[in-house]
Amino acid sequence: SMSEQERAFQARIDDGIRIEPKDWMPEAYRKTLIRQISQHAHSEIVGQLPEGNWVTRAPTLKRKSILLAKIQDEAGHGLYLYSAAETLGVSRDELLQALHSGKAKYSSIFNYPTLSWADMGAIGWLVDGSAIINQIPLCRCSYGPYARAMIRVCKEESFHARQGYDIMLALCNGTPEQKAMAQDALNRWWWPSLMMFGPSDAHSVNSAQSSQWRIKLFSNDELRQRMVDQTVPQAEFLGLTIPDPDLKWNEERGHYDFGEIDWQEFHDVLKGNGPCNRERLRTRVKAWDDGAWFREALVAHADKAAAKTQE
Ligand code: FAQ
Repeated sequence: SMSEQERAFQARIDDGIRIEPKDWMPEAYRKTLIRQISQHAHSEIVGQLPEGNWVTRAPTLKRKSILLAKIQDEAGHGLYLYSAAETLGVSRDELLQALHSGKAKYSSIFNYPTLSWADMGAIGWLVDGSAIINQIPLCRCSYGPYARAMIRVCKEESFHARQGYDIMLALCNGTPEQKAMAQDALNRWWWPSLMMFGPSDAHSVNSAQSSQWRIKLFSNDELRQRMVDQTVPQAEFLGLTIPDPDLKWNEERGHYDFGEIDWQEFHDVLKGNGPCNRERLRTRVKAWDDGAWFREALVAHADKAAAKTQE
């Protein structure tokens, strides 16, 4: 049963009042937010790696500048999100330690390889497209710093999605080989993109509590359905085929029906056994280790400056 304090907290949430860092909050609310926001931050940071693979091989100077800008945006998103998590009383070092030791989760989607340039199109179109669908509601979530961070993040994600669709459009209007490359990228990224929304509602252990706290405004399956409904006409416009024989408009529901997700694959990726999990983690740990000299120099410089002001 709820304490008086918890009841008052829930009443504020039900009234749509934002919770701010210095407000009282149940420990479980704090923990849930630290979990979700840090996973989200790690996803942005690890999410730079699949695209980083193509920076040196972008087909034109213009495409390269756009891709670089997108990847830099992702670094920025990671930093806002770590800052939002820090308002809950956890340190960035602790969060990074959890990522580097393999304890913390990040989005399953970033454990897949980027095999061709068309993957840059498919990631922008499908992965950033899914990220927007998930994050627009988060702009209205109950925790102030997280909700506010999402506003700018969503604006940047819509640029990312647009640049991805533009790559797909160029390939689909190109040679038969280019169009085949776009189709191959769609075939490989479609199902992993649907997995981004998390387990089905029946298996989503955190949903009930997160909905009550207005951290989640829509369920995993509702957002997944929204992604399918939005993306099918876009694929039709490109002249591409979604790799799902069960995909079919359902007049009665007013939505597309679609096939069963391979949940075994999803769980394998979450357990660390996706195609690129080990490589992604190794790359992040190496980047952290390679930066040790710079962090030490910053501390030494700060110590010297502090000593000087004491003289
Ligand atoms: N991957 O009970 P639920 C981006 C875990 S977008 C890995 O349903 P919840 C932009 C879940 O954590 C991607 N793990 O959990 C970009 C939980 O485990 P836990 C990041 C997943 O939290 C684009 C367990 O399964 N976006 O980075 C996944 O209520 C392009 C049970 O699940 C966000 O993080 C998954 N796909 O709902 C960057 C958005 N799905 O923690 C670069 C914020 C579920 O209990 C390039 N997050 N799990 O051990 C959320 O909205 C939620 O956390 C969900 C999961 C919807 C992801």
